[in-house]
Amino acid sequence: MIDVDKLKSGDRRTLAKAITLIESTRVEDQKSAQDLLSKILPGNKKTFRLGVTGSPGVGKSTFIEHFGQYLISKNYKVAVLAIDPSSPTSGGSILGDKTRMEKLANEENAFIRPTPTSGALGGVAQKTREAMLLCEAAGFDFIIVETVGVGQSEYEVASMVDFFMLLILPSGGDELQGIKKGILELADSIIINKADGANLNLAKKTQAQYQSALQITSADSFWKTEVLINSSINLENFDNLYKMLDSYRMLSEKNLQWEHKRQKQNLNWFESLIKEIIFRRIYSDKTKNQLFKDLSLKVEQQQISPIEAAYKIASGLLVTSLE
Ligand SMILES: Nc1nc2c(ncn2[C@@H]2O[C@H](COP(=O)(O)OP(=O)(O)OP(=O)(O)O)[C@@H](O)[C@H]2O)c(=O)[nH]1
Ligand SMILES: [Mg+2]
Repeated sequence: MIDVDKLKSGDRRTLAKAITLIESTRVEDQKSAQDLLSKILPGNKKTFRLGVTGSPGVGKSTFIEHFGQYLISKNYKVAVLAIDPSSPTSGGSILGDKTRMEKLANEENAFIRPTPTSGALGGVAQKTREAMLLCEAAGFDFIIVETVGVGQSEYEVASMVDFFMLLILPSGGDELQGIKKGILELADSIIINKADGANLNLAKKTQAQYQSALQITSADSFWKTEVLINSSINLENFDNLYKMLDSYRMLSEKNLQWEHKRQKQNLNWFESLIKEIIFRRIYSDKTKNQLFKDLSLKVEQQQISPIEAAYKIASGLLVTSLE
């Protein structure tokens, strides 16, 4: 059992235990986890959820290690949730040199936790979403989610944070780097990282390139994707980065978008869970799964209309749920 008062008082061991509980796949644990999550609602609206993505080696963890300490010096309590798609069952053991956050990890006002990504309901980053709520309940008010720019996890992270940041490397090429276009559109900010030493000028050039490219593509909104440079070695740009996050918050609150975005994210989460629960029911039942496959084939070959096939599956599900 998790002591909710202890969790709310900010006890990090209780927080760690609570996250282990929500990550557990045992049925009893899942029930307790749902109970726990209900108890901590409605959550703290004052927190800042920052997603950080980028290719392997771009410097995400090093950035978070230093920017996290910078935030702590500004009196924030910082939680870092690192999604590592390569280690589905890490469960807290990959800390240390792999996450490159040793100093931050030793701070009293920091909490760092890698989250596993395997087969959770609601997508690879589902547990991260729940862990984030627990961190907020424990009084952490700056939540940073690190995800490597591979697969689906970055889309999922973008859908659970207030601000989504893409780190890229300085590059001399005329073309924009091979970044998935969807990600570029999701990014609230693009950071040209490792802007130090011999790379500084190149970084500024890359910044200018992206600034002009984004001028054409950015949609009308209260916020325009901001392109900044950063180095986690000389740490000179952190004030600019912080100012950017602060003004994003101010502008989105002024435009009533801060709360609206979170509400929309919650509803999308709810809807995707419903879809997934239904599909799980289909996949986990031999007969239903066979029916689904048969109907898929018939739909493909235009022997049955998709709508009729969908009703056949849906009505089958209703009958089972009443049994
Ligand atoms: N010059 C320079 N090197 C950096 C900077 N930030 C990180 N590095 C180096 O880049 C390498 C990768 O850094 P990480 O922080 O582990 O990168 P990451 O994006 O977290 O990598 P993955 O988690 O493996 O995806 C390390 O050797 C860092 O020392 C920087 O601002 N400037
Ligand atoms: Mg990393």
